[in-house]
Amino acid sequence: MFFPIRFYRSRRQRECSHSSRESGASTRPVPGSFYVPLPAPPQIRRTISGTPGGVRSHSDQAALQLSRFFCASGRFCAKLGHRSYAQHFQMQDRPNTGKISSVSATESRLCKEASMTSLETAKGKKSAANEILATPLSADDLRLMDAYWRASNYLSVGQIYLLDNPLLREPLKREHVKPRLLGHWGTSPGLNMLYVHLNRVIRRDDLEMIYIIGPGHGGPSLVGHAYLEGTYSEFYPNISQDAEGMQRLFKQFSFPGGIPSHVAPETPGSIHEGGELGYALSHAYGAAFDNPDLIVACVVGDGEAETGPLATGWQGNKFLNPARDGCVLPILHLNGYKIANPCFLARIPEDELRKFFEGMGYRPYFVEGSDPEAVHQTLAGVLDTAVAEIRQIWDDARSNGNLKRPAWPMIVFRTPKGWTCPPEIDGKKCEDYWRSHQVPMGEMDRPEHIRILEQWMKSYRPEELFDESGRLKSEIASLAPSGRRRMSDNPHANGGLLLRDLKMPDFRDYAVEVNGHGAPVAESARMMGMFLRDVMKANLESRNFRLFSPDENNSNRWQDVLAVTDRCYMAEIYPEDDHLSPDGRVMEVLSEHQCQGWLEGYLLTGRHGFFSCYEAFIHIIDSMFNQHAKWLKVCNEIPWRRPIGSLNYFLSSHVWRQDHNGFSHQDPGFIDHVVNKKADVIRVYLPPDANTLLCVTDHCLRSRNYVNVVVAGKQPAPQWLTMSEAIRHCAMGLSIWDWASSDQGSEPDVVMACCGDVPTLETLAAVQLLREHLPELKVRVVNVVNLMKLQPAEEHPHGLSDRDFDGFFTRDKPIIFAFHGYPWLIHRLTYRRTNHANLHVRGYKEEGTTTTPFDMVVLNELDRFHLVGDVIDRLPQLGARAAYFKQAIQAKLIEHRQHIEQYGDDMPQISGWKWGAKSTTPPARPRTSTEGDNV
Ligand SMILES: Cc1ncc(C[n+]2csc(CCOP(=O)(O)OP(=O)(O)O)c2C)c(N)n1
Repeated sequence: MFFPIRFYRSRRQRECSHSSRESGASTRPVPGSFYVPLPAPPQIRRTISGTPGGVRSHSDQAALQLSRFFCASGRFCAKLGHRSYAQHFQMQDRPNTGKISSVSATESRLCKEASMTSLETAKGKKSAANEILATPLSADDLRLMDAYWRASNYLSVGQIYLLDNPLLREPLKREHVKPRLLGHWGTSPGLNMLYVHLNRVIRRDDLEMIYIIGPGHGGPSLVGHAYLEGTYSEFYPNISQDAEGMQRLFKQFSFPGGIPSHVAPETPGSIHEGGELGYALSHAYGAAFDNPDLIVACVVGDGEAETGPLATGWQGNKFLNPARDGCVLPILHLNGYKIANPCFLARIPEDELRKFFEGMGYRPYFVEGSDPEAVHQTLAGVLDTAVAEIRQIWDDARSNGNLKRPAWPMIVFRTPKGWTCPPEIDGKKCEDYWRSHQVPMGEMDRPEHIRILEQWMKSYRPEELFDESGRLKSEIASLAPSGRRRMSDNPHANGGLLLRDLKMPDFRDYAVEVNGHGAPVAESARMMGMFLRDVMKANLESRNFRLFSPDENNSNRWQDVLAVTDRCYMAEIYPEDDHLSPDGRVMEVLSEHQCQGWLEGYLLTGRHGFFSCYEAFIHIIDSMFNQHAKWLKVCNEIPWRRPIGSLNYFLSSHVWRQDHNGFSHQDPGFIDHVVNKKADVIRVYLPPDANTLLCVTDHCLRSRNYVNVVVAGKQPAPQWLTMSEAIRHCAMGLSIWDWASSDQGSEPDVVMACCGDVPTLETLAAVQLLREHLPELKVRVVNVVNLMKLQPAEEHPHGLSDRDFDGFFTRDKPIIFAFHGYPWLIHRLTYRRTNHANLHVRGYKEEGTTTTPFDMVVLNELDRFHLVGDVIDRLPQLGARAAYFKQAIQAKLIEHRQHIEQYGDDMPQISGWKWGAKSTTPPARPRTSTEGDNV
């Protein structure tokens, strides 16, 4: 039986170096040198799984294995033609033998019964995958992989520092160095090492793999690899694979007219900017869903791991079905520091860290060290194991039908921050410290800094890496996968390449029959749910459509979808559970971050989806929306980035009908936030009824590269437009509702504009009052379904021309605008219009509580009575005639207050109001309570 071996030097080494530092022992690096002397020979221990903490003396077998690692002096000398590590890696100017302060620690445990993977329990045997070879790399592999790593490190430093002299073929001078040094070095060498090793397994096993790096500030790393793989030059021929191209590659980085310092849409192979930390795992899981052959290698920064969204990101494994989905291989990059602080995950005992990941259902493997050679070997062994486990898990689910939630492998990669940069600069610790986070060394006017930079870059021995022309030598380049297997060219990272249209049922088949404007009552959101049910059904086979919601799918009235699919769930399912299964396509998790991140990952890899959320709580992902909108904006400027499915939000349970929950749930401000973004990518729709909502939904699902925000209610409400009227209205974006207007053939006295379902209802009720009490008044009703129509045509592609705007809203008549959201947004969108001075907007003024639906609009002065009052106030020609009317509406508001305080519900004449019915007709009493929300 094979007992995994653990090389257990690093902690002890750290302890040694701490204590020696305290005692003033001479382990401090020599200033200007890059390597720290080895303070003590390694101690080797072997752990046996199932005996936590169990440490035994090592067996002959283990000793045999280890003898391949360590020469008699205790120095690492694995299989390099019997050369010592020092000989192999010693750099020209290094005064000492190399940093061997900590060697890898590989954790390979045979899992305990409790956490055994399903495949092992099913087959009743130990997985061969648990065996980690101590030296999986041949000497040649090791030499070449290390060379590749050095090349990528060289390019990372070069991008940050160099303007010219890219191959250092002449002595480095001040003018070769950029005047402004921007970028992040600290994370790059670790990312580079991982990339080289992922390439190895991709090539060996012909894997479909993409690479998501949480610390997207490691842009130099991914740009460098895309360049080394040739993809960069394919997309950007000017950046050729020669000395000239390398100079351009270096210059363009963080340079005006060039590329950003982060992984960005411009970076081939990326679907994750990573500038805003926290979303790596959610994106990774979103990408893995419905991509059965895809492995998403996902690096999580140990700083990033402190964020809230990332903390929940780990839980994606409760939703990943190994039979139909791919896999996420999380790699925690434990480089110890953030910008200026240590990361706590790097400062807790390893056992605690392991339990943390085990507790989340993973099987963690630890790779640890600062000696490149040892880390190469350990990482290779661990990756071999992880890939084998992933394939076994897939196989077990797909061939044996085992859908028990497996313990997916993950890797803890503990290497020094800024690895291989000068350990100290100007007497201050740099490598393996937070100072290496961005640009480790500035003040390049100082000649000694030029010398240090030159030494540092030459320590990668560029002359061994690049040929005469400046191209990566072919034997090193041959390590990269080819064609679409290159992570920088994998089509999953340019999802539009894989995008297929959804099969769409005809939305008109779901129309509410409107046999009189306002006559039928329906729940718009429920009608949308029925349509989505059939969209889901039509695309079940294509496996390219999912719905996402933070536990609000049913509350937002999409429950009909559950007739054709379940909610996805890989955790335990009880018999009494409602529509839960590993195969479900409704993704419900109570984390808006997770829903958003999953959906983004799903879209970015070429699929479709819709996110349903309570309007107030969508703010939780404001910033994620920002990042996605920025991504889309830039993608629109990059020809090779193919359009992807739009990010669709359905915001229901909105501000006006939060009767259950009150003030905390009342916030329509997301749209204010959304309209800040580039007009090219954002669309905001406020359908007033079910038929317009159906039409808008169809449009959103067919659109590309937008963020579509759709706001509509879920409560029973009057239905205004027939389907053909709805289609016409949506196509125009806003239109005059002639059936509600009385200005045909003449100039209107007043324009009653409305946007949003509740404001539309109140406007029509106000118009009816006006028609009854002031019949001579010419009233025009304009409804806005597409909010962006209000912006000038020069500012938004949907915007109305000034001429058309004036046509709808007149040049000089009062406009009373009832708006769903904060009123100032309408002013913001229209401030340049001719008639802006006459525009009076009513909307949500941050007045709310748990009260009746009508009282909500009264509190915010958006109700029919206030709207009528606004008309009277703005039409002086009504004179004294209107005084009685105004007094009557004030009396109504008093009556309303008295009524709700006595009965706890709205007056029947309000809640039962119908368009076209005389106010004297006794209304039917409709359901106004929302107790049905949870069904
Ligand atoms: C949400 C968010 N907060 C703050 C920052 C600023 N920031 C940039 S890098 C960084 C530290 C990241 O540390 P880590 O994730 O460990 O990455 P690495 O050490 O590998 O660079 C911080 C705080 C950010 N980019 N995103």
